[in-house]
Amino acid sequence: MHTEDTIAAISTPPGAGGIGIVRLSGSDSIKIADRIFRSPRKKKLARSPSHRILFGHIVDPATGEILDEVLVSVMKAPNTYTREDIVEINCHGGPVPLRRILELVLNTGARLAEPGEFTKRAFLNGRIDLARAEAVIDVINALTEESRKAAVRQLRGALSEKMEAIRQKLTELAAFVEAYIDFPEEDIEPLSLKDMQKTAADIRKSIRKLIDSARYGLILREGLKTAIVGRPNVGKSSLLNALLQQDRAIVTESPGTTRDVIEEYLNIRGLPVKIMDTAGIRNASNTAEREGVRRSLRSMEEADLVLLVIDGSRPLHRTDRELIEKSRPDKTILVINKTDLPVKINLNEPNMQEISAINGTGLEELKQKMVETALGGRAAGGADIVTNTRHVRALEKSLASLDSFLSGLSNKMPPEFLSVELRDALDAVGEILGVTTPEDILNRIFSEFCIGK
Ligand SMILES: Nc1nc2c(ncn2[C@@H]2O[C@H](COP(=O)(O)OP(=O)(O)OP(=O)(O)O)[C@@H](O)[C@H]2O)c(=O)[nH]1
Ligand SMILES: [Mg+2]
Repeated sequence: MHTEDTIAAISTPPGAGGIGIVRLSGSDSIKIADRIFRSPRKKKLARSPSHRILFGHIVDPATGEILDEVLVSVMKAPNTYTREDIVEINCHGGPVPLRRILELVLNTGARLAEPGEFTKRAFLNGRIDLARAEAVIDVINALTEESRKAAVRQLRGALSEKMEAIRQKLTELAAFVEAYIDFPEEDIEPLSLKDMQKTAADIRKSIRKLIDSARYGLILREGLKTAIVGRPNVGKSSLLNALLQQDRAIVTESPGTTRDVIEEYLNIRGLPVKIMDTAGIRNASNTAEREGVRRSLRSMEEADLVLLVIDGSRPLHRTDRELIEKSRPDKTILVINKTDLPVKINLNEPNMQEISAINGTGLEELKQKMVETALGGRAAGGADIVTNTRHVRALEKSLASLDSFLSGLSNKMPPEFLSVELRDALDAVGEILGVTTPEDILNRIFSEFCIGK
């Protein structure tokens, strides 16, 4: 086993709940729990069969005080989450009993777990690879049903299998190339050269496909950051409320109503959307409003998708035109609002949608355009989806090395050079699985987990 000490943490979220769980993992976890657990029939956890639940009390051995009535599960290594002995104390889910029991466990020989340390042990002890470990937190943080599905597929090893297959092919290719380094006098037969090119091109294609899936995948995991921007009074807050189907933001007939950025979550055809309503953009005289405008412009820059709202019932204003010029066409939808009134503008921009936030027309079409613009023509769904920036970077690195290999091959570069490129491609794929991942990156990944997972 990789680690020696026994760790403990509260695994349930803070606050009051029906049940709270203090979890222990490590070789002393059963011994520690036995010191503070009393069953009515004097049963010992150490003598209990694995994967059983026992009823009893947690008692402070120093004072004999009963801290809570509990159910304790005993799971003995190796068939556990961490592959170590695990004990889970199910007590009443209040912060006070949970903290008391945790303190007692810590005073009895356990150490407080770091964020994600249970999952890190599952990885270090070889139960799951890094991509699967990362999927654990993705399941917990899933924003929509589609996000959850992708995370569970990754947790069950879909991405890992793909990576293993690519590694396998790269390894074979590398072995082949290295054979020529060892036996340089034997010429590469033309057929073998073709074979190598074909194998490399096949690998390239599957990596490319995975990278392409990330446009959708990253949105599934992180949510699509969408900013509603435009001049004051064009109906931005009305649009937010219409999309949310609730009276979330204040709407008034006077311009300059919204000051702070208002953030909400929406589910559009399975895509998690983080939508931001912003202050109307104009030359504001008031300090608070000026700050609001500054934030609107920043949201517009940082957003993945911008809904630039224009009041269609009034002639186009200079600021409208400036905002259109400022916007990036690949991530902007021009939303012409108030089309329930006589339309006074005539624009011809590529990505436009007429709506009426007040009576709801055009909203379904707008949602459709939001999905299409966000995906930039790439497909939604599919079996193998990359949802994590770290994975995309590693795949891009692998692809670059593979490209170098391919051009080296056609330029008759020496096999030593070709072999290095293949090793680099292999290492990059290995980073996804955690085979070749540097320690600091591992630490960063697990530090993003919650405590107790
Ligand atoms: N006729 C019509 N009026 C609308 C529509 N959408 C919004 N309005 C009206 O326009 C006014 C301004 O709406 P808001 O949603 O507050 O506009 P805003 O862009 O958020 O304004 P600021 O927060 O001041 O920047 C209100 O009186 C709304 O009732 C629409 O589709 N049709
Ligand atoms: Mg507003």
